[in-house]
Amino acid sequence: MSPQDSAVTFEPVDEVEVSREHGRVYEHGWQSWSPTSTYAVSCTSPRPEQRWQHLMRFRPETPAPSYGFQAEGLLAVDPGTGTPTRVYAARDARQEVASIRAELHGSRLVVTADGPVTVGFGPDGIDPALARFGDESAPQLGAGAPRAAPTVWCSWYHYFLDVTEDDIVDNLADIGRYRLPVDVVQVDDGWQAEIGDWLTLSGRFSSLADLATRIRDAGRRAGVWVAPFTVGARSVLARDHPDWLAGEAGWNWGQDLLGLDLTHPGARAYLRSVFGRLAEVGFDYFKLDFIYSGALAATRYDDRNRVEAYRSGLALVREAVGPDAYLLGCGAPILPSVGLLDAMRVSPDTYHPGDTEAERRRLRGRAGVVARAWQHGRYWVNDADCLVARPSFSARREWADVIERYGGLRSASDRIADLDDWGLRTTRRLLATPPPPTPFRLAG
Ligand code: 9PG
Repeated sequence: MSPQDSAVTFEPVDEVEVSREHGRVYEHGWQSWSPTSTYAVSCTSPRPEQRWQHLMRFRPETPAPSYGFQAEGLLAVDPGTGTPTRVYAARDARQEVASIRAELHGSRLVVTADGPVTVGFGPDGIDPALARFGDESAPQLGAGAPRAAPTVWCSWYHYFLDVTEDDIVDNLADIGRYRLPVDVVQVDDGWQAEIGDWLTLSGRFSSLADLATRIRDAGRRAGVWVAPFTVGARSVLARDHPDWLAGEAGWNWGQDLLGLDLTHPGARAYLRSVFGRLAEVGFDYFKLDFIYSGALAATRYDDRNRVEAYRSGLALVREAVGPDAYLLGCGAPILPSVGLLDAMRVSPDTYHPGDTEAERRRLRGRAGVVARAWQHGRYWVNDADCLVARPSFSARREWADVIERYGGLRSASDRIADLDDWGLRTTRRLLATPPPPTPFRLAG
């Protein structure tokens, strides 16, 4: 662990007189899937119950205290007393992202941080203050004008890990048959042999090059899911190159996950060849998933800290795929990614395959989509995650409403043949009307 990464001393930043009744705290989570919301000042924000959840849904290596709030790089306070909203933010998220805590003592909210932060005042209310913060921080963090996102069909929320090459081809045909306005046909998780072994196919695919060609011959762009900074313990990569690994990244796919050391020349050369190959066979849309694993606090080959290492990995991917390819981040540290991605998942998944009916109805994605709406059109295009519009998804109407209002990147993820009239109509309408890559007007 480098010295920067092990800093765990929280220094005083501010003390704010708040109304215990009306005061509000906005806590920004680390990565796409991290809880992000505005809470009453007397609350305690959500905490992980298990270690893997801490690693995969919060910020690894930064346990929060049992009471109050811990934001990663951005916290805002509306005191509820008529005094201006205050925004505390990492001074330069390209270098270091401080954890920022807030704890209520009587009617004083005590704000502390473990790294450099700036404090901004007003305008009144959390949303206007975040919009202004977005306007100011976007150029400072190197965000260019966001590029409009293509519309996407994605295999995940119907086929999950069992997707086959034939499934993609069938849906490609149905997208054509129904003249759906889909720009990109994106193969999600399931095409690769193992997490980390991106140059070998799973048994359900025979040729990515042929598949990309078919997609392109049908007049669409070819997209692909990769978790380039995450390595499964079962992979050939983990077995052959233990020296390329850096840190524990959680548990999924029935195995332990590890981070890739993005400063290691061997790992870098490997990533270059993976993305070079995918681009060469015709993919130009990449869903870069589970990329929090590139920013773990760990000992690395060289002394770049975790944020610098992460950013160098994203820059490498961009170099390998070229300037025209569209890059969507997912499971991605939010603030450290500004300027390096075209679109960003700002929320957890529409649903997980194991979710109960009640969990599906709760719409796990909604809170983050709303709380990060200010990032759209400033940092990138916000991805609220895929529309699922088939009749068997009971929350489909509510979810479509969320996407219609907050979804910047418009993607759909049903087996097209499963759609009823409402599903087809809604899919067509949402794909035909993506908002411009400029900030949402969210009044009201
Ligand atoms: C593919 C999926 C889809 C999906 C992504 C991501 O915490 N978790 O265990 C966890 C597992 C999967 C997951 C998110 C979190 O989903 O968001 O759209 O691409 O990977 O595996």
